[in-house]
Amino acid sequence: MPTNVSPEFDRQRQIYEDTEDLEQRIIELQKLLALAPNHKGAERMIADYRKKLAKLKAELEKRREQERARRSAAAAEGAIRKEGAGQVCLIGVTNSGKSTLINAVTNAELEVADYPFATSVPIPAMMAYEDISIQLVELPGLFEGSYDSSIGRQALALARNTDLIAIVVDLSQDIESQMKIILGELDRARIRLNRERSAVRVERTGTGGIMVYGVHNFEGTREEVVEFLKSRKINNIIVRFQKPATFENLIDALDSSVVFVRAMIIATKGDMPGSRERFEELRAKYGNRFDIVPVSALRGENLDVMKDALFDHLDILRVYTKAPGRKKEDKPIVLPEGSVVEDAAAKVHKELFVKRFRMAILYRENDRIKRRQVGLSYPLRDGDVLQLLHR
Ligand SMILES: Nc1nc2c(ncn2[C@@H]2O[C@H](COP(=O)(O)OP(=O)(O)OP(=O)(O)O)[C@@H](O)[C@H]2O)c(=O)[nH]1
Ligand SMILES: [Mg+2]
Repeated sequence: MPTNVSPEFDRQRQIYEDTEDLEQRIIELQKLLALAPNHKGAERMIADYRKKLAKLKAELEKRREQERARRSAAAAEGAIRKEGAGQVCLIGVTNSGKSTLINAVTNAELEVADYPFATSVPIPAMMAYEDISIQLVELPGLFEGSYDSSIGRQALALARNTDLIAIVVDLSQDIESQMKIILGELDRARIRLNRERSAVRVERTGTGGIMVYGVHNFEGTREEVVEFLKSRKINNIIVRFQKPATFENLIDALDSSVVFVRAMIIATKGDMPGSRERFEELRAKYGNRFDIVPVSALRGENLDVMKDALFDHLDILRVYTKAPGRKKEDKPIVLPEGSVVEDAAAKVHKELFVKRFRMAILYRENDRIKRRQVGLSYPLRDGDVLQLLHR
């Protein structure tokens, strides 16, 4: 190269050319460009190095993109796509009879074994329930310290996002040690069961200081709330105590990593010796926090009651649409409990039945009024038949 360059530049050029690692190569090339001579004869050379730099950067970006894609694919492997009207995760210690139970109420053929951890990855199966289907997911057995293992973490991540947690307790084994493990690991994963977040509502604001409403619902005083928030460096916030609330409720409400999931208990192996006594113990200790259904998958006992309980705890309702002069549709629209006509209309066709809504006719069997005209804000019940009319 005919260009006059400094010895530093020459040295740096050597370093750059000897560097193989892509990221480091970019750094060395940037250093080289900083040392480049500033005269007309060097322009061409500098332009070439600049082009080279752009190319290296593009290559690095592409590699990072591929790495990101690989990572999200790996994460997705552990994820299970929700299907059906709702998802239930079965959580229990190993050998508690989760696979046997799922096999008894679905067409799945999960491995059943008397050795531990026969199910080592989350497995989904579909359970038919009347005219809908509910997805059951067996999670690998929990143990003390699950949360610190990758398999346990994956299981608990699924439990965070599920619609219902079914805690599976083996009635042929000690109750307390099973519950301690299950509740302990769920707690560490910051999953709260059967507790309503709405006892305390918080809204972070940019200005306005600390506002506290409904403090009569709180176990402490307004001053204590303010002091506590300030100690956490929270200076602008609206706190509403909507129901009787404890300090713990307040802490949870401030913590966005905490999730609230519905839960119930399924007590398995009801055919085993001692199961009756253990069931009574379970009911005495946990009956106020959870609904408990005892079953024996082996004898097929109480499985229908369990199915009903799972459906009830999903808090969903089914609505059947009906075109004028026709029979109602066989397949329902599934909505969360508390939904109104507008929610159903939006699921059918938002443009037509919400934006151009004229009226709806609601048919409700087992009701004093079997047919009524309703508006968009009318609350729905499970089993309602709805005829939507648009302008
Ligand atoms: N007596 C009796 N035994 C049962 C019942 N359900 C399951 N078992 C037995 O309990 C053992 C474990 O059953 P699984 O269904 O594999 O339990 P799991 O919870 O899926 O276990 P892992 O996936 O290995 O954690 C097997 O030997 C089953 O035959 C039941 O209702 N009654
Ligand atoms: Mg299993």
